[in-house]
Amino acid sequence: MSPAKSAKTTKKTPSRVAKKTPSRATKATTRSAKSATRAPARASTKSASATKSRYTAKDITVLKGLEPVRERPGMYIGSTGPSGLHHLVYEVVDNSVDEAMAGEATRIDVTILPDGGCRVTDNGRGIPVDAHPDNKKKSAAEIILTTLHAGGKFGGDGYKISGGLHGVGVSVVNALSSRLELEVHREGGKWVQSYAKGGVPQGALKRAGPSKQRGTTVTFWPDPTVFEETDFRAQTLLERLQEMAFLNRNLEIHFRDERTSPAHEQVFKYAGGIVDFVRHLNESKEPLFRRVVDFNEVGKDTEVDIAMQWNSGYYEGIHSFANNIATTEGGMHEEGFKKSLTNVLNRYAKGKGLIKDKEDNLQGEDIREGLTAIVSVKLRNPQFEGQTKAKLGNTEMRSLVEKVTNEKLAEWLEQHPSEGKAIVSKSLQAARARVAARQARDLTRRKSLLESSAMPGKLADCSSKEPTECELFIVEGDSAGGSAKRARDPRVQAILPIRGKILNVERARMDRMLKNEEIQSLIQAIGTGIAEDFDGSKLRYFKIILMADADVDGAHIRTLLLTFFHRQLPELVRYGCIYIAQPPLFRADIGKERTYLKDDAALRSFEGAHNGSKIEVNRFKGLGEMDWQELGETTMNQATRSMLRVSVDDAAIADGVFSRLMGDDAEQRKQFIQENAKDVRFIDV
Ligand code: 0RA
Repeated sequence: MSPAKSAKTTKKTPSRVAKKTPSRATKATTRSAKSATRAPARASTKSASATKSRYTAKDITVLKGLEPVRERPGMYIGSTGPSGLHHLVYEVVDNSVDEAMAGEATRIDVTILPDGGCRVTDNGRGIPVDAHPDNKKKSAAEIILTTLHAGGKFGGDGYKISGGLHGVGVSVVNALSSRLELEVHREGGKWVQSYAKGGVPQGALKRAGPSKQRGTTVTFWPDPTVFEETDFRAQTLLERLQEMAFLNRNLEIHFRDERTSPAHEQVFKYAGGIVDFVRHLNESKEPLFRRVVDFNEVGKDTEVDIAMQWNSGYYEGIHSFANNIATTEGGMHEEGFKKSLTNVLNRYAKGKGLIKDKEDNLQGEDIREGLTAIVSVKLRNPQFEGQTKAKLGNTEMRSLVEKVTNEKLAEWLEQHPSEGKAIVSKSLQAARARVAARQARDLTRRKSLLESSAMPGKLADCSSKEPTECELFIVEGDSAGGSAKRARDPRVQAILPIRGKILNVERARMDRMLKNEEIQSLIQAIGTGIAEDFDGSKLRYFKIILMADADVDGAHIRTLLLTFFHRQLPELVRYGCIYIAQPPLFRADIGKERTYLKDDAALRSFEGAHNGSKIEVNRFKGLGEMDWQELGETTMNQATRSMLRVSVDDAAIADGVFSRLMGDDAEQRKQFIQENAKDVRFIDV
């Protein structure tokens, strides 16, 4: 398997909104383009929806047809790259999860068909099949599938129709498919309807016989004229489905990939819900104590669920969700949680004499070091704000989560004194390390002040000072660095050679990491500073391009660098500034004609296409084996190269993967790297 299809990024500089900050528009995440207020999702765990309502077709309001979706797919699903493609599946699954949250469905099946279609089945109530009162000729189901933002009245006797928690609804999937088949089992019958390209109904919804079951099946084939590629990646889907299963305790999600023989099958069902999620995230870490702290509170229209466990590592992994949507920018629920966590633990530590009265309080970051936590809330009218609409804005959730954590965590600590003591002593250690790290940072800062704006000696900088057009190539090894320096466009391309394997930042503590020379040059060259010093307006290059060999060692170095960016400069990943160069693996010569090929698959298809010709194949073992002209032409020249842009949609998924990649378990790490040497999980173009 080759990395996600590499699309040319020729001349696409990251778009910019303001001069000073790199634009987030460089990566339109799914949510970025949506209205700030998502369709009101029900906070309907069983308790929250005690009053079950009977849906009536008049509750559906009709807004508009599907053309806008075909015109601007990016507005609805973020992109037409792999990320947008996979969001089609999530959108349909979200509708089914919605049924599960309403207490009406217990199982969801997701199947990738041999021909590339995707089928999602649930055992919920089934999409309503009766005629819509405003439009007697059409069934409610057809309206739901062909109308954008068809919304049911909320509360009272209505039902949220707009579906998917992602808020755009299954009609968007229909609009972006070349074909879609609907099958509903409801009211003793089986009902079917087909849609052609763009969501055009092929006849009305028809009863196709009796049925004793209930539920909905949506099968769709993504439109290849809309998407850059239409191959679903099983791993990407599996991770999201697993997360859904964690967040919805006891929901059974079956995945089946029929493109391989035998089919690949996997079932997710977690009786422990987010407690199991925390254990999963800490899987390769060493927990401070076995127990996972967990508490929840279910109100009339709200639910708060929190699970957490400390590990012996140094990173803070708080992952928050609102109505099953990852709130990667945090928000009110996360604020309330953090505030309470700090207060409760300080009060506890002082109350038990673990810190003296006149000693400084622990800071939040000390307490959160090595903490893995899931904060999941459900509410009626989530307001999603922030640059990527991934920040929960409802202020009432801050006080609610704070109140719940105040009460329940204090109680938990009283009941678990030895665990309480362990948390406080780890926090005290973190506080001491914080002071040491600050000293180290001050030293670096003073040093860079003294040397004014001195750049690392190894950096071959570009002459342009306009960050939007500048590129920084991080090149493994001095010899490849030499070729890169000759091949570059010195006006806009800078080269930073780094030697060998940079320090594994996941395992090293901040203070040690900051002393590492390679890391220091990297930070200096990039210009933004890190952690609380981060200042996006100081970014010196809008493109930071990792260039490593196309072999396993290269993959390892790339992973280390990606870990560094993920942990220390996540903003740059979010802005879409990090790229991976795509040096070719082969050169195939037919007579004097040279062709560069990126991987085995490309070579095979080239050989197939030139069957009969005499092909001389050269394999590049590393960047160093290419001459500088070759390196320039294939990998660096803006007009001819291709690159991958790195993106992370879901920090919790990335966190799990990075922790496995970089965690304490060396054997597991080795195996994982070998299996995933060409991993493309975080890569989207
Ligand atoms: C509108 C009303 C009702 C259910 C649904 C939509 C529904 C949609 C999807 C999409 C996938 N699976 C689904 N399951 C249900 C409920 C109407 C009622 O019976 O009260």
